[in-house]
Amino acid sequence: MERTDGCRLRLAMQRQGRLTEATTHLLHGMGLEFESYRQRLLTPCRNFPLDILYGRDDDIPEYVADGTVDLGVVGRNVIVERGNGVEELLSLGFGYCSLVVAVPSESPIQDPRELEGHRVATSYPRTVRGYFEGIGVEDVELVTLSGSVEVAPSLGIASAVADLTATGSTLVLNDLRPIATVLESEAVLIANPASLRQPEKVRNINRVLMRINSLLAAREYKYVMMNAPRSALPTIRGATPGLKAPTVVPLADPEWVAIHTVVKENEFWEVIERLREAGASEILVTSIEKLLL
Ligand code: PRT
Ligand code: ZN
Repeated sequence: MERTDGCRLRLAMQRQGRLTEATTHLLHGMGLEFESYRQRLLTPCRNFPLDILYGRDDDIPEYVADGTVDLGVVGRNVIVERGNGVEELLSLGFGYCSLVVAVPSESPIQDPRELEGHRVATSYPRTVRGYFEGIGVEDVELVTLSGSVEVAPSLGIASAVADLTATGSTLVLNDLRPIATVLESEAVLIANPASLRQPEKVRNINRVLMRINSLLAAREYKYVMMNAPRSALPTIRGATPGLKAPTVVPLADPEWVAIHTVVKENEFWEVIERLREAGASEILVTSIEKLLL
């Protein structure tokens, strides 16, 4: 594909699959306006120097590595399997799954080292080979299947599988029991290393990163508003190690103040309990759409 505009970016995303909806949502959250009908190979953003290329997820690392596109959104599992020559920039917080080794429920095998001399079916031969070598198992025969890996043991093709799982229900449905985790995965943003050396591209890549980071940061925090007796302020300041000092607004009653602050999602309930103990009331909590730090 010919590149005409030097600083316009190209980003590859999955055309149709598990990552498509969340990736589209992310791009829209970044304020990008584009047609998401995916009829065309390359869709331009109307309000940002970026074109979106829709492809098979397995092809995305190659598009990024050879410079067909500058950026890509794809599962880390795909990068680990075939992602030479790309740079991982950010974890995106969706598309979570694990690559696990699983055996039939009734199998006596409890530990992946017991698979020495056995056949293991997988769609991720490079990753799984590396894993077994890492735990000192050299003699495992990998059967590479491109789909329906989970049925391999019941067909007698293999003693075990190494397959992706999210909820685990496919494993249960196929009477398989996980015995080890090879890889934890989520969607990641990857870049072509040469694009990261071109200043005019880097400027726009940094704009993309800033927008994604503000969305990811917003998800980590809640915005909290409350009323509290002025005397409780020092305790409340101590209980809300938010971003900076909270905003304190005087109320009609001079003994009382309104306080606005942000609280980390993972400390949320603990902080709320301490605020109530300190005398805060009418605590109102909202999510944050974007947060620029
Ligand atoms: O057509 P294309 O090649 O683009 O898509 P694909 O069919 O190869 O990929 P797709 O859309 O299935 O997955 C894209 C990416 O989503 C994967 O590379 C992972 O990074 C991520 N992902 C997240 C998953 C899952 N969750 C997942 N559950 N990929 C696959 N699965 C499979 C799993 O193997 C099982 O067979 O979904 C099935 C259901 O899983 P359970 O555990 O929820 O039952
Ligand atoms: Zn695929």
